[in-house]
Amino acid sequence: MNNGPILSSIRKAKAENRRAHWVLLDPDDFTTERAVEVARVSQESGVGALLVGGSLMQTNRIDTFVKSLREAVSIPVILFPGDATQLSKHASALLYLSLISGRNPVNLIGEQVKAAPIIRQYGLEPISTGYMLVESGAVTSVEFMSGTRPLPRAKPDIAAAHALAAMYLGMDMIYLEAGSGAALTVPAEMISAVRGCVDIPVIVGGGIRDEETALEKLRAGADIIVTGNLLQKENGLERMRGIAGCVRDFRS
Ligand code: 1GP
Repeated sequence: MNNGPILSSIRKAKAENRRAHWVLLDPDDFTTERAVEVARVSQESGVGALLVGGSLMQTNRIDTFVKSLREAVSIPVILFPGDATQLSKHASALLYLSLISGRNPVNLIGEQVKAAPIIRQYGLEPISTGYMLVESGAVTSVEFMSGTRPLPRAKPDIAAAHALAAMYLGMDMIYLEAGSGAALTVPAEMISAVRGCVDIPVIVGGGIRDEETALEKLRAGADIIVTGNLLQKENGLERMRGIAGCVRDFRS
Protein backbone atom coordinates (compact mmCIF):
# COMPACT_ATOMS: atom_id res chain seq x y z
CA MET A 1 0.00 0.00 0.00
CA ASN A 2 1.27 3.46 -0.91
CA ASN A 3 1.55 5.77 2.09
CA GLY A 4 3.91 8.18 0.35
CA PRO A 5 3.78 11.92 0.99
CA ILE A 6 2.18 13.01 -2.28
CA LEU A 7 -0.70 10.51 -2.21
CA SER A 8 -1.17 11.26 1.50
CA SER A 9 -1.57 14.96 0.74
CA ILE A 10 -4.05 14.18 -2.07
CA ARG A 11 -6.07 11.98 0.31
CA LYS A 12 -5.98 14.68 3.00
CA ALA A 13 -7.30 17.29 0.54
CA LYS A 14 -10.07 14.91 -0.45
CA ALA A 15 -11.01 14.23 3.17
CA GLU A 16 -11.24 18.00 3.70
CA ASN A 17 -13.24 18.41 0.48
CA ARG A 18 -10.61 20.65 -1.12
CA ARG A 19 -10.47 20.33 -4.91
CA ALA A 20 -7.35 20.90 -7.00
CA HIS A 21 -6.24 22.13 -10.39
CA TRP A 22 -3.14 20.51 -11.86
CA VAL A 23 -1.31 21.84 -14.91
CA LEU A 24 0.19 19.51 -17.52
CA LEU A 25 3.49 20.58 -19.10
CA ASP A 26 4.41 18.42 -22.09
CA PRO A 27 8.15 18.88 -22.89
CA ASP A 28 7.22 18.64 -26.59
CA ASP A 29 5.23 21.88 -26.26
CA PHE A 30 7.52 24.04 -24.10
CA THR A 31 11.09 25.17 -23.91
CA THR A 32 12.43 24.59 -20.41
CA GLU A 33 12.58 28.37 -19.85
CA ARG A 34 8.92 28.85 -20.80
CA ALA A 35 7.88 25.86 -18.69
CA VAL A 36 9.63 27.37 -15.66
CA GLU A 37 7.79 30.67 -16.24
CA VAL A 38 4.43 28.86 -16.51
CA ALA A 39 5.26 26.79 -13.43
CA ARG A 40 5.90 29.93 -11.36
CA VAL A 41 2.64 31.56 -12.50
CA SER A 42 0.81 28.29 -11.80
CA GLN A 43 2.12 28.12 -8.27
CA GLU A 44 1.24 31.79 -7.61
CA SER A 45 -2.28 31.12 -8.91
CA GLY A 46 -2.92 28.24 -6.51
CA VAL A 47 -2.33 25.30 -8.86
CA GLY A 48 -1.76 22.21 -6.70
CA ALA A 49 0.76 20.28 -8.80
CA LEU A 50 2.44 20.09 -12.19
CA LEU A 51 2.25 17.01 -14.39
CA VAL A 52 5.06 16.27 -16.85
CA GLY A 53 4.67 13.84 -19.74
CA GLY A 54 3.06 13.22 -23.09
CA SER A 55 1.82 10.57 -25.49
CA LEU A 56 4.68 10.93 -27.95
CA MET A 57 7.70 12.71 -26.40
CA GLN A 58 9.86 13.84 -29.26
CA THR A 59 12.57 15.22 -26.99
CA ASN A 60 14.94 13.42 -24.64
CA ARG A 61 15.29 16.21 -22.07
CA ILE A 62 12.68 15.10 -19.51
CA ASP A 63 15.32 14.88 -16.79
CA THR A 64 16.59 18.46 -17.12
CA PHE A 65 13.01 19.67 -17.69
CA VAL A 66 11.79 18.12 -14.40
CA LYS A 67 14.92 19.22 -12.51
CA SER A 68 14.42 22.84 -13.63
CA LEU A 69 10.78 22.79 -12.53
CA ARG A 70 11.67 21.30 -9.12
CA GLU A 71 14.23 24.04 -8.59
CA ALA A 72 11.76 26.77 -9.59
CA VAL A 73 8.66 25.83 -7.56
CA SER A 74 7.71 24.09 -4.33
CA ILE A 75 4.48 22.47 -5.54
CA PRO A 76 4.87 18.78 -6.51
CA VAL A 77 6.15 17.93 -9.99
CA ILE A 78 4.52 14.61 -10.86
CA LEU A 79 5.44 12.43 -13.81
CA PHE A 80 2.59 11.54 -16.17
CA PRO A 81 4.48 9.14 -18.42
CA GLY A 82 3.32 8.01 -21.83
CA ASP A 83 5.72 5.06 -21.51
CA ALA A 84 8.59 3.67 -19.43
CA THR A 85 11.15 6.00 -21.01
CA GLN A 86 9.55 9.09 -19.45
CA LEU A 87 11.07 8.82 -15.98
CA SER A 88 13.20 11.21 -13.96
CA LYS A 89 14.75 10.87 -10.51
CA HIS A 90 14.07 14.56 -9.93
CA ALA A 91 10.25 14.19 -9.83
CA SER A 92 8.22 14.37 -6.62
CA ALA A 93 6.18 11.26 -7.58
CA LEU A 94 4.70 9.59 -10.62
CA LEU A 95 1.26 8.54 -11.75
CA TYR A 96 1.80 4.81 -12.22
CA LEU A 97 -0.77 4.59 -14.98
CA SER A 98 -2.48 1.48 -16.25
CA LEU A 99 -4.72 2.13 -19.28
CA ILE A 100 -7.62 0.07 -17.93
CA SER A 101 -10.17 1.28 -20.50
CA GLY A 102 -8.13 -0.52 -23.18
CA ARG A 103 -7.25 -4.13 -23.76
CA ASN A 104 -3.68 -3.61 -24.90
CA PRO A 105 -1.38 -5.55 -22.52
CA VAL A 106 1.51 -3.20 -23.30
CA ASN A 107 -0.33 -0.30 -21.64
CA LEU A 108 -2.01 -2.43 -18.99
CA ILE A 109 1.15 -4.05 -17.58
CA GLY A 110 4.04 -4.13 -20.09
CA GLU A 111 5.37 -0.59 -19.66
CA GLN A 112 4.79 -0.84 -15.90
CA VAL A 113 7.09 -3.88 -15.68
CA LYS A 114 9.80 -2.03 -17.63
CA ALA A 115 9.46 1.02 -15.40
CA ALA A 116 9.29 -0.74 -12.00
CA PRO A 117 13.03 -1.38 -11.41
CA ILE A 118 13.87 2.18 -12.45
CA ILE A 119 11.20 3.61 -10.13
CA ARG A 120 12.74 1.62 -7.30
CA GLN A 121 16.26 2.72 -8.17
CA TYR A 122 15.18 6.39 -8.31
CA GLY A 123 13.20 6.12 -5.06
CA LEU A 124 10.13 7.64 -6.76
CA GLU A 125 6.66 7.47 -5.19
CA PRO A 126 4.45 5.52 -7.62
CA ILE A 127 0.75 6.43 -7.35
CA SER A 128 -1.22 3.57 -8.88
CA THR A 129 -3.78 5.15 -11.21
CA GLY A 130 -6.52 3.55 -13.26
CA TYR A 131 -6.32 5.54 -16.48
CA MET A 132 -9.52 5.59 -18.51
CA LEU A 133 -9.69 7.06 -21.97
CA VAL A 134 -13.12 8.47 -22.87
CA GLU A 135 -14.44 9.02 -26.40
CA SER A 136 -14.18 12.75 -27.11
CA GLY A 137 -15.28 13.43 -30.67
CA ALA A 138 -12.08 12.73 -32.64
CA VAL A 139 -9.11 10.38 -32.42
CA THR A 140 -6.72 11.72 -29.78
CA SER A 141 -2.95 11.15 -29.53
CA VAL A 142 -3.31 8.76 -26.59
CA GLU A 143 -5.96 6.74 -28.42
CA PHE A 144 -3.80 6.45 -31.51
CA MET A 145 -0.52 5.82 -29.71
CA SER A 146 -1.98 3.19 -27.36
CA GLY A 147 -3.92 1.42 -30.10
CA THR A 148 -6.96 1.18 -27.79
CA ARG A 149 -10.59 2.14 -28.09
CA PRO A 150 -11.90 4.77 -25.68
CA LEU A 151 -14.93 4.17 -23.46
CA PRO A 152 -18.19 5.18 -25.17
CA ARG A 153 -19.13 8.61 -23.81
CA ALA A 154 -22.84 7.81 -23.51
CA LYS A 155 -22.18 4.76 -21.29
CA PRO A 156 -21.45 6.00 -17.76
CA ASP A 157 -22.24 2.57 -16.31
CA ILE A 158 -19.34 1.02 -18.27
CA ALA A 159 -16.99 3.71 -16.92
CA ALA A 160 -18.28 3.12 -13.39
CA ALA A 161 -17.64 -0.63 -13.67
CA HIS A 162 -14.05 0.04 -14.80
CA ALA A 163 -13.49 2.43 -11.89
CA LEU A 164 -14.88 -0.07 -9.42
CA ALA A 165 -12.60 -2.77 -10.83
CA ALA A 166 -9.60 -0.43 -10.46
CA MET A 167 -10.48 0.24 -6.82
CA TYR A 168 -10.98 -3.48 -6.12
CA LEU A 169 -7.58 -4.14 -7.71
CA GLY A 170 -6.10 -1.74 -5.16
CA MET A 171 -5.43 1.27 -7.38
CA ASP A 172 -5.06 4.59 -5.56
CA MET A 173 -6.73 6.96 -8.03
CA ILE A 174 -8.86 7.13 -11.19
CA TYR A 175 -8.01 9.40 -14.14
CA LEU A 176 -10.87 10.07 -16.57
CA GLU A 177 -9.14 11.30 -19.72
CA ALA A 178 -10.75 12.81 -22.81
CA GLY A 179 -7.26 13.30 -24.34
CA SER A 180 -5.17 16.42 -24.67
CA GLY A 181 -6.86 19.01 -26.86
CA ALA A 182 -10.10 16.98 -26.91
CA ALA A 183 -13.08 18.44 -28.75
CA LEU A 184 -15.47 17.12 -26.09
CA THR A 185 -14.71 16.82 -22.37
CA VAL A 186 -15.55 13.88 -20.09
CA PRO A 187 -19.36 14.03 -19.59
CA ALA A 188 -20.60 15.13 -16.15
CA GLU A 189 -22.90 12.08 -16.02
CA MET A 190 -19.89 9.78 -16.37
CA ILE A 191 -17.95 11.60 -13.62
CA SER A 192 -21.00 11.36 -11.32
CA ALA A 193 -21.41 7.65 -12.05
CA VAL A 194 -17.74 7.00 -11.23
CA ARG A 195 -17.89 9.23 -8.14
CA GLY A 196 -20.94 7.33 -6.97
CA CYS A 197 -19.16 3.99 -6.81
CA VAL A 198 -15.57 4.73 -5.72
CA ASP A 199 -14.16 6.66 -2.78
CA ILE A 200 -10.63 7.06 -4.16
CA PRO A 201 -9.64 10.42 -5.74
CA VAL A 202 -10.93 11.05 -9.27
CA ILE A 203 -8.92 13.16 -11.73
CA VAL A 204 -10.59 14.56 -14.86
CA GLY A 205 -8.77 16.05 -17.84
CA GLY A 206 -8.84 16.68 -21.56
CA GLY A 207 -10.36 19.67 -23.35
CA ILE A 208 -11.04 21.81 -20.26
CA ARG A 209 -10.46 25.39 -21.42
CA ASP A 210 -12.74 27.62 -19.35
CA GLU A 211 -13.96 28.16 -15.81
CA GLU A 212 -17.52 26.98 -16.42
CA THR A 213 -16.34 23.64 -17.80
CA ALA A 214 -13.94 23.22 -14.87
CA LEU A 215 -16.77 23.94 -12.40
CA GLU A 216 -19.05 21.46 -14.15
CA LYS A 217 -16.45 18.70 -13.59
CA LEU A 218 -16.03 19.66 -9.92
CA ARG A 219 -19.79 19.72 -9.34
CA ALA A 220 -20.04 16.26 -10.91
CA GLY A 221 -17.51 14.96 -8.37
CA ALA A 222 -13.99 15.42 -9.77
CA ASP A 223 -11.40 15.89 -7.03
CA ILE A 224 -8.74 17.17 -9.41
CA ILE A 225 -9.02 18.73 -12.85
CA VAL A 226 -6.10 18.91 -15.27
CA THR A 227 -5.48 21.50 -17.98
CA GLY A 228 -2.63 21.50 -20.48
CA ASN A 229 -3.40 22.43 -24.05
CA LEU A 230 -5.11 25.66 -22.94
CA LEU A 231 -1.65 27.17 -22.41
CA GLN A 232 -1.04 27.00 -26.17
CA LYS A 233 -4.13 29.14 -26.85
CA GLU A 234 -4.47 32.91 -26.94
CA ASN A 235 -4.38 34.35 -23.39
CA GLY A 236 -3.66 30.80 -22.20
CA LEU A 237 -1.82 31.86 -19.06
CA GLU A 238 -4.62 34.24 -18.04
CA ARG A 239 -7.26 31.61 -18.66
CA MET A 240 -5.29 29.07 -16.66
CA ARG A 241 -5.12 31.56 -13.77
CA GLY A 242 -8.89 32.05 -13.95
CA ILE A 243 -9.52 28.31 -13.72
CA ALA A 244 -7.03 27.96 -10.85
CA GLY A 245 -8.88 30.71 -8.95
CA CYS A 246 -12.31 29.17 -9.38
CA VAL A 247 -11.06 25.69 -8.40
CA ARG A 248 -9.39 27.16 -5.29
CA ASP A 249 -12.61 28.94 -4.26
CA PHE A 250 -14.91 26.00 -5.12
CA ARG A 251 -17.17 24.78 -2.31
CA SER A 252 -19.60 21.93 -2.91
C1 1GP B 1 -4.27 15.48 -21.06
O1 1GP B 1 -5.90 15.60 -19.37
C2 1GP B 1 -4.80 16.26 -19.91
O2 1GP B 1 -3.68 14.33 -20.64
C3 1GP B 1 -5.04 17.69 -20.26
O3 1GP B 1 -5.79 17.84 -21.44
O4 1GP B 1 -4.35 19.35 -22.78
O5 1GP B 1 -6.79 19.15 -23.30
O6 1GP B 1 -6.04 20.34 -21.26
P1 1GP B 1 -5.74 19.24 -22.24
